[in-house]
Amino acid sequence: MQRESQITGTNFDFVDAMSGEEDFAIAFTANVMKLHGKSLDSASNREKYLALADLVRTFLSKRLADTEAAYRQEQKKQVYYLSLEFLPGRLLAANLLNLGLQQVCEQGLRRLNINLAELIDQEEDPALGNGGLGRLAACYLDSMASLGLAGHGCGIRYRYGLFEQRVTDGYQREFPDNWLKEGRNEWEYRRPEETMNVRFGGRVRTIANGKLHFIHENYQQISAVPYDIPIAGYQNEIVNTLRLWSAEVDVTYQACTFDRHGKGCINVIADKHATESLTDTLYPDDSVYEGKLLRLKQQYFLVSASLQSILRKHVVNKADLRLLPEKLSIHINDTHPSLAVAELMRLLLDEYGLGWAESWDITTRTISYTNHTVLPEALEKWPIDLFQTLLPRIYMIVQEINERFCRELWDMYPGDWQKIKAMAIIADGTVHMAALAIAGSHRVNGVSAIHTQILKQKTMSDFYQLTPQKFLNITNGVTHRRWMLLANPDLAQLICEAIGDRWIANPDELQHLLNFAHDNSFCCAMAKVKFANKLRLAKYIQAKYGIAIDTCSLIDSHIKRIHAYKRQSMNVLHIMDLYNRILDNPHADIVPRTFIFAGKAAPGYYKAKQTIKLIHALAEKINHDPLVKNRIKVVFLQNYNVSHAELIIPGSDVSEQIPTASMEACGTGNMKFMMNGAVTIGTLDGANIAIWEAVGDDNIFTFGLTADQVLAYYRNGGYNPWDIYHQDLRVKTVMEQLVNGFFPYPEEFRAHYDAFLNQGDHYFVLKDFAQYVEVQNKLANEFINTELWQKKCIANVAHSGIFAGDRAFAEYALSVWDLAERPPCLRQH
Ligand code: NBX
Repeated sequence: MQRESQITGTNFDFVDAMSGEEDFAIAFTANVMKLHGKSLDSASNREKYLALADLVRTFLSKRLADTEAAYRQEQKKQVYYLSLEFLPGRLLAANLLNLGLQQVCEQGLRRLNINLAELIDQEEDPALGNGGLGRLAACYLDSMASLGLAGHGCGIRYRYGLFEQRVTDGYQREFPDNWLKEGRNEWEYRRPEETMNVRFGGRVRTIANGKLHFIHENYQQISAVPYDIPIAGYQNEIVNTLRLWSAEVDVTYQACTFDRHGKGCINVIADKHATESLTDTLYPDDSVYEGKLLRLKQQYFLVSASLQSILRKHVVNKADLRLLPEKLSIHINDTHPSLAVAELMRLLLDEYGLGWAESWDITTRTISYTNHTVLPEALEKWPIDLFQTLLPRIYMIVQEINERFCRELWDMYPGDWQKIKAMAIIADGTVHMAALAIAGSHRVNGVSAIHTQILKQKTMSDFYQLTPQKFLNITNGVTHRRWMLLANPDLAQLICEAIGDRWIANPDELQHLLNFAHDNSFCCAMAKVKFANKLRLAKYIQAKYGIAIDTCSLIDSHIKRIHAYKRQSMNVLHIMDLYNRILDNPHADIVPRTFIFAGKAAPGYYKAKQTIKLIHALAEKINHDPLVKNRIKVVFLQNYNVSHAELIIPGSDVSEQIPTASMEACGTGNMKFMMNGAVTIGTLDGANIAIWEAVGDDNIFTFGLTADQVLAYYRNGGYNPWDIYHQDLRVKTVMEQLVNGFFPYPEEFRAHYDAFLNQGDHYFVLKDFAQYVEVQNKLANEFINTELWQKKCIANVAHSGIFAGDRAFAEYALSVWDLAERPPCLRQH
């Protein structure tokens, strides 16, 4: 009991009337009856889950209202984090932890013979994001609330989240993610009274009477209804909000039969559905910009609804608009919400009557922008026609911003048309959203040191030269509360026993674990925790896929979106090579290994989908070959989501982070694995470099070309992969196996073969292969030295404090949003 309270904390004010587990059990039973009209005995687990979530929501409600009132009274500076994606993960367990209710709830339910874990499992995992970018946004909401910062998320309430992935015969199939089956989400508050109207299309009439007036006419107006999801800080009474906007049409007052268009009710309702489809689905691509009208519509919908409501609140509180940058910050998560620059200008100019210079000053001092990618195919550029037709007034404003910006550039670089064109916001018939975001922000940050360096020296070098003071690096961070306390409670417990619980508030204190690296009993306890987590994962895999994995084997996990640059295919080639060693010599001394893959491929990305097929084809061969004698297993976990990550990460020994150097802006999975004591095998890219610097050579396995080398190859036209094919027999063998009938589908992997050999191996898989195999061998040999391995695990956990989201967000608070208070975790620095 004593042990548990160290993590969960019992020091909470358990709503006034309740005082402990017995009260909790009574309240819960009553809530099942109230919500479902059923006794506990006849309620399903889903119904019990809903009743529990509803009960927890009552705690959140009070704190939400109190927090809002306190912010208003203190006139605290607000931060609005605009993102097209949020991947919050399941919320029940997180809310229990953050409200300090974990223990009382667990014990209260136990009295009723209910297992809390089974109810937690009933929650949908909202998939309102593609990957790292959306998950990062959610980690930061947690950190902001936990640091006591008034920071809120603004996003879209997609009716269907990222598709559900099912694999049949090794092929990915996509199904709608119907996460709102019951019509609503149990955590949200619908707030129709705060509906905003967003206008699309039409035309703009300009009237000059002393001053120019812009009359927007014949537009289509869509209502944006907000749904607020409460975000609780860690045991600090703070509850912020994630506001998700939904497109809705209220048909109550639309006449059906005799309206002036002569439409019947069927048409009115059909129109309603067509309009509401705006927020139906999340675009499932995480790396390629899709120039679809609907996507631009979603972006403007989010931005316009959010900014209107933010400004309205500001003005209602009788605050001066000129003080906007002092009172609030608007942060844009990648360029997706970068229309915020033009929309804020529109509101200040057209709705609030300010002049251009003043509006521009306010806008640029209020907005800041994080870049998450340097991949050219991901950079958003909208064709002028499409942009202008959908957003005529916004286009006029962007034109004016562009003209003024280009004039400035002309003064700086007279006659240098090439440079001016490269930096212009409108060029080559398109609107460049990154240029708009940079011009309209006072801060632009990259997400790891190397990524920021590439932004400054290459991707955004012209902008950096123009305004170096705007640019800074803030290396990403992840919430250690979810990724340690929730996902790995046994490890969290063990750490508390060793070094106390101050690391929960201040993750830097994890460093004290280094004192235990030579403590046998601590090392044993760590190994036991890892083993239990491996067992939990193995049970899941057995139950779901009927594959038995060896819990003593080295569990090596590669879990993330499937993409050529993330190089799942290189991992596959290494496994093929390991297998070939067994085929050559069935008695080869192979360290037993389990390779786990999970991740979704964008539905239109053929090669990524074929990588999934390749993984399955390999699994099919290896898992059933008696020669292998179970020394290698390959498992693909379907429909990867936050909950799966919470299961896989604590149960893994090795974390695969092997992108082509220079391409992974940061990575955040790498940090989560590290916190859970997994050792990284990785290229020198993104945050892998920071992990390497933190843990030192002995506690990470690095290999491969550096970013500088990769970029130098690109400048010089690449390299010839056939040279490697001819020099390295292992490469030749695995390449041929892709197309020679080794797999029962000789032509199936031709695209991979061609990409590797005939199209120049753009991602340097063959170039890095030899080094990758070498460190894989080294790693396996070190794994079997359990004492040595434990030290590596401990070093990884001990040095992971700098990757906590609290550190990252405190840096934003200080260097980007200029928040007056210094967040606690930065006070000592
Ligand atoms: O953002 C990811 C990067 O690839 C990671 O390196 C980084 O750690 C993470 C957080 O900074 N980017 C990412 O996840 N992008 C998307 O999900 C995305 C979604 C839609 C889209 C483009 C990119 N149109």
